Amino acid sequence: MKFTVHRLLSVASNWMIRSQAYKIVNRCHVRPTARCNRVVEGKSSSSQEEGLFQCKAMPKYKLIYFDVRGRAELSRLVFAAACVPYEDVRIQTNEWITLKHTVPQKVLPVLEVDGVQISQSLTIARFLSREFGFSGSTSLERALVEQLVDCMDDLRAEIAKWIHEKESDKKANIQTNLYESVYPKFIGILEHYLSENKCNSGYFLGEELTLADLSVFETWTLPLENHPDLFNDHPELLAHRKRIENDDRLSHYIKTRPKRSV
Ligand SMILES: N[C@@H](CCC(=O)N[C@@H](CS)C(=O)NCC(=O)O)C(=O)O
Repeated sequence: MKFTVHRLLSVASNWMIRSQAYKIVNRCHVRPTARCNRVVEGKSSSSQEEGLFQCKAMPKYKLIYFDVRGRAELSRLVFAAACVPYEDVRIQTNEWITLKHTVPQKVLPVLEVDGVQISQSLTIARFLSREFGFSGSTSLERALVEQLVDCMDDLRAEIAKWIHEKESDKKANIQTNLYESVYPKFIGILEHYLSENKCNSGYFLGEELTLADLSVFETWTLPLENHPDLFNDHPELLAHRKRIENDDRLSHYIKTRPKRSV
């Protein structure tokens, strides 16, 4: 009897997990993204939904980082996609010596939300993507989005070896390895996910832009600058990149952001 009840419970929970996954893969259940027109100056979209008598001011956001794309650019792209204003503080190297002692983990980026400081670039990007609707609406959807963000972080770690290497011979070897082995591996992974998206939306998950799309876009910026031919035989990835570049919410930011090598 105990066994039967256990079996029934296990079948029921497997069914629930499968049906949830089915919703994402086949019915594109990723929550609609934040649109520019949902944001009214001084009010968050959620406060508008709460009604007239509960107007909460939109938090004041300040993103502090160095004057490069680096580990802050994904969050900057989330702000741009959400059309949410923030203070983009770009500090100079000589200012860092003083500032370092004032930030909790002694590294940047730091996001301040109404004065509360948050460290760790991916924590910040995930937080913002949840706030503005780019993260999926269930735990499972969030996991599907985040697995790609973490996958791009693995790629970023490989690229960082090239960025930080000072010796020219070693740098050249790393670059060859990236081009011949690392990039093809990650291109294969990304093509797999794009082709798995039953919505055929051109985004990585569901029908709408998510943090995963922004992360892929940002992480490949440097590799494509070094090797403009990288996606030549990968039309879906090329189309994905164009989709992000031409997105109404993002195109102005991408065209006008400070040009930096990293
Ligand atoms: N895991 C952290 C790493 C942060 C990190 O290493 N930041 C570097 C810049 S990319 C930094 O602040 N370096 C200056 C220092 O360590 O003094 C994150 O993702 O935010």
